[in-house]
Amino acid sequence: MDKTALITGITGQDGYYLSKFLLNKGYTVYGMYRRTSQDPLLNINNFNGNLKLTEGDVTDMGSLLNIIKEIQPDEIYNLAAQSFVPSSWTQPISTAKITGLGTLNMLEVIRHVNPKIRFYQASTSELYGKIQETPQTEKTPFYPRSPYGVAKIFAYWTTVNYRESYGIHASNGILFNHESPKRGKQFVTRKITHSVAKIKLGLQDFFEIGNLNAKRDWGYAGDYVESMWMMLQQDQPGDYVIATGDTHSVREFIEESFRVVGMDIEWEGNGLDEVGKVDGKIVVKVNAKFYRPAEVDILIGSPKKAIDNLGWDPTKTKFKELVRMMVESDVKELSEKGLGDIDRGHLDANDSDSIYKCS
Ligand code: F7E
Repeated sequence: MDKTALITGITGQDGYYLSKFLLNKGYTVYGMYRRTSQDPLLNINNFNGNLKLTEGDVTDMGSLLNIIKEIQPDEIYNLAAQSFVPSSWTQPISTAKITGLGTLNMLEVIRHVNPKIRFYQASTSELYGKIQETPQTEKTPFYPRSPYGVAKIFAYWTTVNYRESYGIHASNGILFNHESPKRGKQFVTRKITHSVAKIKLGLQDFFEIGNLNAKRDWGYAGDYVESMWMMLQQDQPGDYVIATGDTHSVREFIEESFRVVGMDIEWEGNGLDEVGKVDGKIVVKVNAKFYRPAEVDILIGSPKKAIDNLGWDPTKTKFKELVRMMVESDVKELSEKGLGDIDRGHLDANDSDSIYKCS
């Protein structure tokens, strides 16, 4: 039987990779996007025509009702969220509505329209926040550290509750940080790789960063979306940690990125005065505006259950390979764009991060 899937949050990184993956499997895929004044579909012009786009909003239950009644999906992947952690301090209520209540809206519609629809919820390692044990597993207690994490906890437990209350095949993928050349430029990995590429090409002198010592378990988004599909193919729904089991600091990510372009970075100074230099020239500065009111210091997940039950492979793309892929993609993209398209005046200012300020 040919299957139909609905993906919310189609314009994000994971929407891109998951839709490609499902289209390759022969699915009919509907991608839901929210109307904005700018073209929200700019990022998804690479598809082969089999992806159907539909306008809707997880905070508007009426729109979900119309879409789900009409397309009758077999599977729903709920990737829609306000997913940038710093913005959850400046917009806590809209984060709660989109990231938390949006999930409840979706499950309510599934319950009323067709409880046989299988549901994937994009849960997150941000649930662990101030970690209670290492490595983090499906049994580790949660302790979120941001309004984003708190909203995702609501969504997590709502998913569990609808599974237990109504027998819906609903699963949580507790995905640790996953990155790619499609990652938004305000997230730390892409911010670094894009800045390093600009420095290498002589388009920028330095970039500014926050907490160099935060550690994350970073994997490749292209590998992680496969686990989402695998969860929905199981006879029984469940909750799964998706991680590599390896952790690296922001500092290491920067060092590895410069290594890819043949530059060796050395660190000098401490705390807010710390700088990174290449051949005596400053290329990285620490700026307090990129610190968070409450930090998640270190994350490292155990993907054992996903390996054992789903057959998911966490070893496909290793840390160094991921960094290389992202840096090389940014160098290529910027080289192809050419200097003519780039406004030099904005290049030194980390413009995409100016919204980052939390006061
Ligand atoms: O920060 C530190 C920052 O913004 C990673 C989202 O997809 O993954 C993501 O959340 C770390 C933090 O991702 C800068 O303080 C230092 O410790 O790339 P990020 P995130 O907050 O971990 C989880 C799994 C999600 O669910 C989220 O939706 O890097 N850091 N300096 C910085 N972070 C940023 N963004 N910018 C800096 O300049």
